[in-house]
Amino acid sequence: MAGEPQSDCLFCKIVAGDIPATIVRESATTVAFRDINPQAPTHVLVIPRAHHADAVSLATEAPELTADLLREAGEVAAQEHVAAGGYRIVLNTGAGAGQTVFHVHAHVLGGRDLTWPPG
Ligand code: D5M
Repeated sequence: MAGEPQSDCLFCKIVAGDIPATIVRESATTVAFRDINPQAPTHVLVIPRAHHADAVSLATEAPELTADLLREAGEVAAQEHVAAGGYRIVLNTGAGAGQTVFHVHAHVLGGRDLTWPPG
């Protein structure tokens, strides 16, 4: 069922504390932790505690959590002192776009010049 923990999901395991992560921020509905393979000086992933596969699934199944996710991404940027210089929130959606973990996660990237278009 939408939102239920999935036993084979890496990020559900991080939410449960079964896999370690460097958590930088938590809210009632979200967890933010450092990406294991950082692509910028600040590279934090923000996820809902509930399991939803991707951003569009989240917006359809639990729209209020979509707002939580984006607000927390902004809070992470402020906490990491990258908000003023500009930062990027990335929601890779689908394997063809590079999504490898199918528990929605917002990448918060900052602390360097970010080029456009992304690769
Ligand atoms: O992004 C998935 C991201 O998840 C990718 O940038 C690596 C990161 N990742 C994978 N495993 C871990 C653990 N265990 N801790 C922290 N970060 C992790 P995607 O958009 O799906 O390509």
